[in-house]
Amino acid sequence: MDHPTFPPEFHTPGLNSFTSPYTGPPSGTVASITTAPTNPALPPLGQFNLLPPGSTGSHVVAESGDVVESTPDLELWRARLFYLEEPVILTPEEYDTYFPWIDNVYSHRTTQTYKRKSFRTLYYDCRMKGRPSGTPKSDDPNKKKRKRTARERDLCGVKIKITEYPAGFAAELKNTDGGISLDSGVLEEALARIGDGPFRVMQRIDSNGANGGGDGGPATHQHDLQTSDAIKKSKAHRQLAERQKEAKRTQKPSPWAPKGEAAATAKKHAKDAALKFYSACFCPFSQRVWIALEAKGLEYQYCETYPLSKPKPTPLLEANPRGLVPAIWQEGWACAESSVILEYLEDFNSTVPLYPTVPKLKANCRLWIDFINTRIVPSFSSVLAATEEVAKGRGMETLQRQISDLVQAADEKGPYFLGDHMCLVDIHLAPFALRISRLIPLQSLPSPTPRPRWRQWQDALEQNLHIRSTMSPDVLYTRSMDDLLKGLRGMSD
Ligand SMILES: N[C@@H](CCC(=O)N[C@@H](CS)C(=O)NCC(=O)O)C(=O)O
Repeated sequence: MDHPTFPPEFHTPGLNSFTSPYTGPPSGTVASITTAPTNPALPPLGQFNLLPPGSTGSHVVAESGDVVESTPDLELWRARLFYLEEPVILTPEEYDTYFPWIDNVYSHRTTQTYKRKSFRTLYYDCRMKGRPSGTPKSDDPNKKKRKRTARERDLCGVKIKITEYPAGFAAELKNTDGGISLDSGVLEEALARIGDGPFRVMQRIDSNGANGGGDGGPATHQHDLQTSDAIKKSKAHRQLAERQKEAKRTQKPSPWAPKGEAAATAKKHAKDAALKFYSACFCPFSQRVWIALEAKGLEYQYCETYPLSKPKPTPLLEANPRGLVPAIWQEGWACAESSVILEYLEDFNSTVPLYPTVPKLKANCRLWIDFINTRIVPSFSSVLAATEEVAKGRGMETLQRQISDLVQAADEKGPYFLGDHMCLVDIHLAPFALRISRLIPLQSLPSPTPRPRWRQWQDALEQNLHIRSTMSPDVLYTRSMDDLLKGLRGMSD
């Protein structure tokens, strides 16, 4: 895909830099964003989000035995338990939370119990090692026969052991003869977490089962985590997929489906992808995110979701406990609120920038985005909701004045806010600008000043390929207006 690169003037302060929509100091800031890197460079343990004591780590806790979703720092933990650069000490809650997301990497081989010790050790090989030939086939008639294709063997030599200690064994960690060699800071931190309770130690071992130090020490993986995932999905990923399938079966379908160009785009992105985008085709906030995903050429799965269904769709609630679209879900991490998601996408993928790089210019964009969110969107909603002519008229006047302010802050030549290229200000505005011309009767359409510049801006938005690829025919927006009004009302709940 051909992506525009911003011309130099886009990166320089100048136009738009110091115009403010407010007479007083600006109000409202973009909410802070927590990120879970997808390509983790492992920070020290202290920088991980550890589960608070007694917590199972999530706002979505499944029935006992089920996986825990929305786990903090899931990708970092998966990487940590995959590489096992150093022994990892886990409380039972941490083990139950994180191990099911990584169990696909390892195959259990043996369990060692000790006559005079009350702990036990489980030994695992990396699944890429393959089973030794001659492993007897199960004769259990109830066991499902699976079609298997033989995998090449011995592709990875990693071995690990997990030692399960009952309560009262914390002192064992200090016993260096036990072979758990840990940096004193890490050890102190682990002792503070496990207290006197039970715990597990997960560590890589060499081919003789020793903790290292022998010839060459423990092997390291000959492949990445994605390769393990491609061979077998973890228990947690399998359960999650099952639950999402079940939710799809039981949930009433949305009364709305993208049509026209939007339908073609949704179809292109129907396949399972790591980044799931929960969207409603009638929703202007969803459309903002959709435009950015398209403009950035990202891989994503479009999930048409009806946020007004009762009960609300489970996957949506998992991604956004408030049950509003848009929301995104990315490998155990979720995010909601269109403006926050757009900021995240901007940080996540900078190859197609939608913000200028100059800090003042960028802050200025944020100020006008805040203006759109706190002034234009509420005015648009009240015009749509007004049933009396007088209230509608007053709302129109306000909306018109606000759009005029925005137009006057925009680049003079246009066609977009910053000139030649669409930026996040345009993306925040576009779904509303397009709905203004579709949902507000012709005779009362706002005609902000300077009028030609507003017309030019609207035309540019209408013609923009990425915006068009998210648009359904006009009739969808007029027919779904009641739902849009209900949705907009839900915003303030
Ligand atoms: N401030 C939110 C607004 C999202 C919103 O209001 N979405 C509506 C659909 S347009 C919704 O999901 N409503 C569901 C409800 O009200 O229960 C954002 O920017 O993402």
